[in-house]
Amino acid sequence: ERSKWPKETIDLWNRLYKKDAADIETIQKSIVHHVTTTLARAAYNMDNFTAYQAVALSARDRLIAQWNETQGQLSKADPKRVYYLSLEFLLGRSMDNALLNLGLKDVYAKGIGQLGFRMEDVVESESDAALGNGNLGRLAACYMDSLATLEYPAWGYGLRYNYGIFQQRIIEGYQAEFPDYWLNFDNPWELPRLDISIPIYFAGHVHSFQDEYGVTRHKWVPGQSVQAIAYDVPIPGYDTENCNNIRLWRSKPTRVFDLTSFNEGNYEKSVEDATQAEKITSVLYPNDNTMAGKELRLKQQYFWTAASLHDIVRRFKKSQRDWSDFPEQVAIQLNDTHPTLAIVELQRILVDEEQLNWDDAWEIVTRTFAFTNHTVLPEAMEKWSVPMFEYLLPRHLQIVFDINLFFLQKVEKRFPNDRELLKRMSIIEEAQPQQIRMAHLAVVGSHKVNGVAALHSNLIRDTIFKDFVEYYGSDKFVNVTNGITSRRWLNQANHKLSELITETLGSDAWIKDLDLLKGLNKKVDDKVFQKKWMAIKRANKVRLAELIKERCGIEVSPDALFDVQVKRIHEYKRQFMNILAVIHRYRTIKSLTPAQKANVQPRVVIFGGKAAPGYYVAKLVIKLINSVANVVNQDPAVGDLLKVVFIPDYNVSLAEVIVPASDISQHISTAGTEASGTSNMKFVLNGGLILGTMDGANIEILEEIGEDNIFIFGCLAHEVEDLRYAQRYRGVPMDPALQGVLAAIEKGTFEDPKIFQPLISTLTIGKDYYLISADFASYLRANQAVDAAYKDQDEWVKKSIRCTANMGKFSSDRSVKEYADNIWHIKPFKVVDNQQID
Ligand code: 475
Repeated sequence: ERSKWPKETIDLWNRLYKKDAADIETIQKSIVHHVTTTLARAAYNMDNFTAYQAVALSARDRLIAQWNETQGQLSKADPKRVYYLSLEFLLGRSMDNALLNLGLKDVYAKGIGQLGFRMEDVVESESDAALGNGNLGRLAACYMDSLATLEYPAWGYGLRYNYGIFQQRIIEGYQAEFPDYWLNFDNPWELPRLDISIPIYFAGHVHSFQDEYGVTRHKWVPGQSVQAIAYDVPIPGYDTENCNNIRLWRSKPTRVFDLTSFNEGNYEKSVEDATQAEKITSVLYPNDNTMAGKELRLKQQYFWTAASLHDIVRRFKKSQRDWSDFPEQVAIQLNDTHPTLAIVELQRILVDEEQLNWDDAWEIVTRTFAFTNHTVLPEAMEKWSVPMFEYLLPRHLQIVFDINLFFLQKVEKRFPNDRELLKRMSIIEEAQPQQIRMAHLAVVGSHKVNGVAALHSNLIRDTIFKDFVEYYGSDKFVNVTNGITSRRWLNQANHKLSELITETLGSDAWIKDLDLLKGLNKKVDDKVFQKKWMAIKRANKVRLAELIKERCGIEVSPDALFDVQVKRIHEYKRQFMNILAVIHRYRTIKSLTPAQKANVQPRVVIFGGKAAPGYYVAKLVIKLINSVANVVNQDPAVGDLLKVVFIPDYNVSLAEVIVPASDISQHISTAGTEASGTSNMKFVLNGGLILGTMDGANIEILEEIGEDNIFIFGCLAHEVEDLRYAQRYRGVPMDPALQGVLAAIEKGTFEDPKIFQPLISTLTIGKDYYLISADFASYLRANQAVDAAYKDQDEWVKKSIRCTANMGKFSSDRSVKEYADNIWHIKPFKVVDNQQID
């Protein structure tokens, strides 16, 4: 018992309880210590990877100390916290960021340099933590960085998948998927908390009974149980002592997993069930913006939300507060509908276990949760079949039906005799079998619902949640435009540019206050500054050209215009339109005389991105890109005027190389389909211009940087419906340039045309859902405008500087502050350096 310790013991602790000094020798000692003890290596048999491990372990020691201090001080003060529930955290590499945020990047680089290793090589040895598909997961990672930097008391909760997003290889032009067993080597960025183990139940039945007051109560009698084991990932803030936590759960068998098989004495079945238990957190579902509907996915969602809520409730209970204080202490943010079961689970805990009455419980629940919607695509809307749900979560199903019943009764009272309205708003869709609409449940169980960019937030108010806006009023539906962290996406990824900015602004305060970049506007016409600016862009392009040479075997000239489209492959993102326009460009170049060719702006078109393994059409797009690349890159009539590159296995650390090297990046989704996009922000922040549609955050980027610094084309969101209708029923002819391109494919210019038939048929009149034909002419014109603008390098550099200078709004610090002020109502809590125990 600490309170009974004699003074000498406490003094001894306090003397020893000091942070390690940050001088180079202390750092080197700790690196060597980890080499020789933790890693059991010696100087003569070390490679870059060992050096990485040792530096990581040494940085980890410091992180853990900060983490401990933060959590200790937070436990004592017990302020309101936010819990960010996300099935995906796409963290990428951690070491560089950890050293930056600890403020020790330079001294570690020097320290490891003197020990015979180059920091760049050491950094490169780390593999990505890829526990996410795309933007949604990367957004969660940026938000965790900002939450810690702004000193908000925040925890992330997610799953510790054994396999992250698959590794992509290109074999004969096709995508092939390979498992990403990222835990092959110990992961130094996690702390296993084997002592924190929470039982999670599934299946079984519900026992209903009368309690001592004659009230009917329900008790879930589960049929299976597994354990959730906690793994903590420290998230240090930049330039602060605060270090937050992401808690990831891993599933493990309980001693007795399936109670039935055990009771039947069926040993083999019991072992099989134990294996099933481990399977829950084995793999990240590789779907982005689509819903797979698999039972295991539902199990993942419940396992994760139940474990997280158990943890949150346990922490709340320590304070001995009244339940009605719960929303004053706890804010829970639902990152899309994936964690919506948390709403039901909290209601179950309050009603079944804590014996609160339904209405009081529901009041607490709805004041606690808020929900972020990330997509309007119908195929991404989560729905669970009632029979499957009932088998896994029988008590939760009853609660869902009760939530729905009470909700619809209120709707009926407000808008009597409108059966169609009730049907539309119901949490239960009347289908065969019935389906639970998770988005409706999330809206009903939350006090705020937000979209992720202005256009998107308006769209959800006008479409998928229209009835709910009428019922609840519009205050419940808000916008929080996404943001990105300037630490990773400018300071780390583009270190040279970052240094130039700091030198120019006279301080590095912009790293924490991105609006300060506005100061660069004064330098737009400064020739010396312009030259430095372009030299850095060129160096970044040289670095990318080397990577392309190494990974794809293709030589590209850093003097060409680098045109990049890297993101998940999806029909709505229209990589197909991009490659079709590349074919058009190729055909045009081939038709030119040598004199005309001299005027062509050379271009390197770079693609990257993964397709969901079961998404046939998206995978064909990858094949088409590679087939076109094969022909174009080898055509002597084209030479350096056009190169096409598909970089395999696009991930966060590749993005860190690609983003700073782009002149133009493409964000060309059909208007109204891309909720926000965040890579658009990363490119512009790094002085790359956008070629894009009036969609997602492109619109707000335009507003910030001005229309002269962005290339916009295509139809507007409100025109889409009419265009689709016209195409389907009025037989609008296909764009003639597009017809020419398709004819070239069908002629066999790029391999056997039969391969691409299913892809081409998505465009046949009346079916071109993503309006490639309708936008094609304006897309080609916009591409010409890009070429012309790039030729005028004197003007281009000004545009590039203006881009970076006016991107302050898109800092994730701004987004997080909006969430904190308007949705979570939490305040920063500053951790004090090196507290003494008392
Ligand atoms: C948007 N994923 C981007 C980003 O806000 C936006 C949905 C259901 C099932 C599986 N995955 C999903 C998404 O909806 C998703 O990734 N949405 C993305 O969220 C962050 O920037 O425009 O497409």
